[in-house]
Amino acid sequence: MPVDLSGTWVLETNDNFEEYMKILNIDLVTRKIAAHLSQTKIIIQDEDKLTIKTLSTFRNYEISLTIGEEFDEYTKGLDSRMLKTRVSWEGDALVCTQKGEKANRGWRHWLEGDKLHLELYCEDVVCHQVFTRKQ
Ligand code: ECB
Repeated sequence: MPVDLSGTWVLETNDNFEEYMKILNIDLVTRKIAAHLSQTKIIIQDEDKLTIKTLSTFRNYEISLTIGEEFDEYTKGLDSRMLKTRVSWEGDALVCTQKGEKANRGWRHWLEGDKLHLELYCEDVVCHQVFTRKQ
């Protein structure tokens, strides 16, 4: 376990989220609602087990996984696709690949000072989110 990302994190900046939703074919009305949501990320890291909850007033999303093991991810309430997903450590970055209909899809979490960073990527689009610890 290179670093411990555990905690409750609140979204502070959300660059290019609109383009990320578009590349996932999210409809206009849903994008308009989702764009301005406050998102809270709850990460529970226990050795090689990980639970990540993304909470908002509109929808919630949760995954539980074992580091290094591929699993079936259904992005329920997001773009509702089936993915073959694997999450691994690359140094101190937590890196996810999501194999499915869309090319070059995945995400990456890392810490910088007291901030949690997340890049969500799909095809040639990158959304960069920064979270701060909930007080
Ligand atoms: C769950 C809060 C956001 C709800 C947005 C609702 C509709 C938009 C539909 C699709 C947009 C795609 C993703 C939404 C952005 C964040 C949700 C979780 C992204 C993610 O994959 O987080 C990973 C890494 O922290 C863990 O699942």
